[in-house]
Amino acid sequence: MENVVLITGATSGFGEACAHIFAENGWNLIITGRRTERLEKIKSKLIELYSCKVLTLNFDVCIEKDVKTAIESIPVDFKKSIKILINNAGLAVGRGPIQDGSTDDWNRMIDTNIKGLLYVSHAVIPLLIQNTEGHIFNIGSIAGKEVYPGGNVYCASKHAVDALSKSMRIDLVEHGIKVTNIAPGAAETEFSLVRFKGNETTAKSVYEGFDPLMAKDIAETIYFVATRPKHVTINDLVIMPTAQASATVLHKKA
Ligand code: NDP
Ligand code: 8X3
Repeated sequence: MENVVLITGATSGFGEACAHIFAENGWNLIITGRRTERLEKIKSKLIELYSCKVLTLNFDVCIEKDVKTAIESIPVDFKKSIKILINNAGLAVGRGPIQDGSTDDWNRMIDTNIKGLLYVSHAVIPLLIQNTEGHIFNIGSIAGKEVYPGGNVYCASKHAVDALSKSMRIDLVEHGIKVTNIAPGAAETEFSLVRFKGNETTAKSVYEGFDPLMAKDIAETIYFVATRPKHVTINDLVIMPTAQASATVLHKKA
């Protein structure tokens, strides 16, 4: 089998858009997420559109033994061809002052954004090393570069992703494995719906008055970075909506 990209959190947003752009360009896919029905629907669509090979893995990145079992279950022909890992699964839960925060929300963000990314990386990196080439994309955030009011634990989790990207790059350089940290600003996906626990009005209001990034913008950027020559690595990339100057400065039309 030819090139395989493994994308976590491919049931919506950036992950789903990445699946499309890689498949469109001849890649085969391993796509993961917790929502089985969505995964299977996306798989059928990808095969119909691009005639690619697609393996779905249904697991929660927070559960270490499930991550290990899922990655071990990958058939050898897929395993031998994994060239890219996109550590994308992640979320924010809640937004508000730290003194009013919910420890359950904090645990979900830390378990998913930091520990989940580590569990997946721990299981997949040996395969990349074995395949003697590889590229890991860690989806960080502008929240991993700056902090903003009410962002506290989400920002901390994405600062951890930023640090892990730097560390992985050092640890993996001798294996020729590239590590790219992608740090987007406001992008309209299901992110805010999850953050505001299903409140559609609040979620929608986040993106009103300006043109946010769309999932496709991130997928196209990742694909560009992934297709640089072997001797070129883009280590770290901040990508913002034009209306957003920083984590806290967003120019909204009245
Ligand atoms: P979405 O909510 O649209 O997608 C998140 C994806 O992560 C889903 O496929 C979801 O799948 C998966 N996921 C979440 N938790 C888990 C879990 N415990 N186990 C397995 N999969 C999980 O949001 P985005 O596409 O916007 O987010 C993708 C990444 O980008 C996240 O890491 C987010 O923090 C980051 N980001 C987002 C920005 C934005 O403004 N949208 C900006 C900067 C960074 P399922 O629910 O099926 O498990
Ligand atoms: C998501 C973007 O600005 O809500 O990482 O933190 S932001």
